[in-house]
Amino acid sequence: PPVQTPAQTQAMIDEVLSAYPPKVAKARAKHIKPNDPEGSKGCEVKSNIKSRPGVMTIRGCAYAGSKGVVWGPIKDMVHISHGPVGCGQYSWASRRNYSRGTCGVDNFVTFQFTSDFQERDIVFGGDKKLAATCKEIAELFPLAKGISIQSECPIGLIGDDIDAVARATSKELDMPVVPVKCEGFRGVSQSLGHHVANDAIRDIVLGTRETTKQTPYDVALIGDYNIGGDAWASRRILENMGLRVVAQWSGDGTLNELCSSHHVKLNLIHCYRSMNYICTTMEERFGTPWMEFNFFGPTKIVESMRKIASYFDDAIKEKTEAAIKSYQPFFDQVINEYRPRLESKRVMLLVGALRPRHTIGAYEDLGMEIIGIGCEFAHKDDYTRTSLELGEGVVLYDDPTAYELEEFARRLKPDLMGAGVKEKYVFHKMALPFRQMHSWDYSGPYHGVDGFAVFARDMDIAINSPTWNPFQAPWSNAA
Ligand code: ICE
Repeated sequence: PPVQTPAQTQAMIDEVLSAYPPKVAKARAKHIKPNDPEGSKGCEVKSNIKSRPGVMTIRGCAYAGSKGVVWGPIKDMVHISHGPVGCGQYSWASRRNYSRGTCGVDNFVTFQFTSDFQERDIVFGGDKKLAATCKEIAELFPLAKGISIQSECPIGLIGDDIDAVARATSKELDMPVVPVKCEGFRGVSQSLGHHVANDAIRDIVLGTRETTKQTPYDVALIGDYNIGGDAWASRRILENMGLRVVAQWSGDGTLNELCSSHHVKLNLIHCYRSMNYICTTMEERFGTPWMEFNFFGPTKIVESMRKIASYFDDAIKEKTEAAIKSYQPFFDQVINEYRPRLESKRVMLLVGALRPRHTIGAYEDLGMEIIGIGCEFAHKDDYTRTSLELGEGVVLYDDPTAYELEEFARRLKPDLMGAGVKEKYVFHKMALPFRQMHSWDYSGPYHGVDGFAVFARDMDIAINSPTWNPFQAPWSNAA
């Protein structure tokens, strides 16, 4: 069946929200709209405000956005989860930032470092403990290039002066020690943590190192965290185009890359949400141009490659066309194999902010259709971009509650749900194929040429798995 008309979608939204007390329904209604790509006021979905107490949200916190997302993947630094042990421990290794190197020698991504606050640290302050922790790290891991201090909630609450500790320790240890005030209570989601993390890079790291060699083809790959090897897949394309990728922000990235990135000719940003801040900073401070691109699925890959090449000379443009030509048989092969199995399958998504929008094209390349889309913590600029990628009437839900997502799924009957681990088993119990679109369900990469084949295979094994044959979705025997 065709996607619902805007009126049908609005009726569905009203029906689902009618279960709430009127005040809640009114507040939530602002976050859920039928898509109107040609709307005169832009996308009207309200976003980036506090989740309602009492209804379940799947958002993370500022600490998650800084430590988990932006800083954590920088591999040759030690990132201290500063505060009580739980934040670091329970988020340990939950984001799949692949990285090369030797664990504990020049790569610390897989570790959990914590200052392990006790009651006495809360009462008397933990600055001394933090300084001691930094010194211990320098002794135990002499090849660590720097330290970041990722503040958990209590640090801001008790008013510890981590700036002073960082300054003194940095001098004493002769390496960057970066204080990041990403206490979880700040802001309304992990999104503020991205911003705080970018600001810390801006203030302490950016532009602090010069490079000896520069070429007209130097670019930085920004906002790719190498989930399941994504950044490597993206880098291969850029190198095939003749570009020199001098920095990966921050998947499989190093401190030196961040320090010396200001020399690049162009910043290429994949995750706009989490790193647009550093791009605008570099533009203001160093005049570095930046552009958004999308390496999910052939259509967007080819479009993005040409857009990137347009910033460079004919040599790059020719190499780009040659690369596109060389990818085409592979794209065709993947599409020929999987499209017949996935054609007209309908998908609902709920991911952080960027991926719902960036994966639309990849699904469409496989003949699939997005019938509902939502973000946990996107801002208005994300929704405006997302809206343009979708047809009229597709339901858009911002920071939805578990109830809302389930009820929309019951009514829209998608063939596939793509969201996070907290949602996964709910939909499995509804006999709905599911893919975890944060961790790629421990698969990947999904970016780039290689990634498209993995993406297509994974959607196929989710939807067409014989596992589902013995199940009946609750609505199919509603009678
Ligand atoms: Fe960007 Mo999960 Fe990455 Fe995006 Fe961001 Fe998060 Fe990852 Fe998700 C992320 S950086 S951790 S692409 S915070 S999958 S916005 S929610 S959609």
